Amino acid sequence: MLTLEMSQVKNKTVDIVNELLVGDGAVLIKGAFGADEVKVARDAILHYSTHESDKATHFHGANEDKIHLQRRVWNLLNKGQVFERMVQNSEVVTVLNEFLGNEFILGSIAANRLMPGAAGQEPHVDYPYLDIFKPGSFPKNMNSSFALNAQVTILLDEFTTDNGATAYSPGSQRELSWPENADEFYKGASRQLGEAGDCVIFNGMVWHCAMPNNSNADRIGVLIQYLAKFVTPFEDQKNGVSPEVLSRATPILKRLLGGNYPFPHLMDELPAENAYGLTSKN
Ligand SMILES: O=C(O)CCC(=O)C(=O)O
Ligand SMILES: [Fe+2]
Repeated sequence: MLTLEMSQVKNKTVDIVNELLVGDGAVLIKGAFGADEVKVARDAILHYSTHESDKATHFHGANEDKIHLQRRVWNLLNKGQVFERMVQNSEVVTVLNEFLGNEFILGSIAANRLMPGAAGQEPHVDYPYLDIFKPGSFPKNMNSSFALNAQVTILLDEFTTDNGATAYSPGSQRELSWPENADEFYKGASRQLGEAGDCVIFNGMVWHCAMPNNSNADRIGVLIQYLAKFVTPFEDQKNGVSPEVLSRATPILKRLLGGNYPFPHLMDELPAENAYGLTSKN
């Protein structure tokens, strides 16, 4: 996996985008977030995942009895200003402007807390490909030549082989398919290892999953999903993000929340004028 310091990222966007599309599919950025930010975010997630009711979680597979050990905190933008800063990190935005197009949006920001004994996940690909085990429900000839999703995992603990660091299959994004054979996947998989404060950017088409937490401490990651501008966001941020957060949103955060994307319209209610094309006002 290509590994860089945060200070190198803006000068290496071409290499990073290449690695995401046709290389391993994942890049580790060291020291992306400081210890103070990590602590504030981690405390908030511990608080919400301890005090909120149980939430939907994903790709848990078997081990129903352990599902409560993989805890999600959704809609983090409402749960601490630190998350507003995390989603609009300037280096990450610079890379993803290249990778997803420079009007890309936020699809979701959530946390995954693997408590001691958590079972891990089944290998999968992420939204909007998450049901690509039904290939007939996707456009014919859709392929991996461009991406609709980028995932950013912010490590709030050290991720180790012992505590469930995300497993992934380098290069699997090039296939754009569902990992049919879980045993083969687990045998060949690499791990996304890093220190608290590092972040991993990966292509959502990469086969990956959380692994079992065999340690006696929590393993917490912030999972940020970014999408090309025309993909329906995964979380309903229009209804879910509080007016308070929206009122202080920077231009980039407004864009990430879909504020610049006009569709769908009630066409009957638009002014009677030429709305699109090079000669229009838009
Ligand atoms: O927490 C992790 O290591 C990965 C989680 C993940 O891939 C997911 O929930 O889609
Ligand atoms: Fe995933």
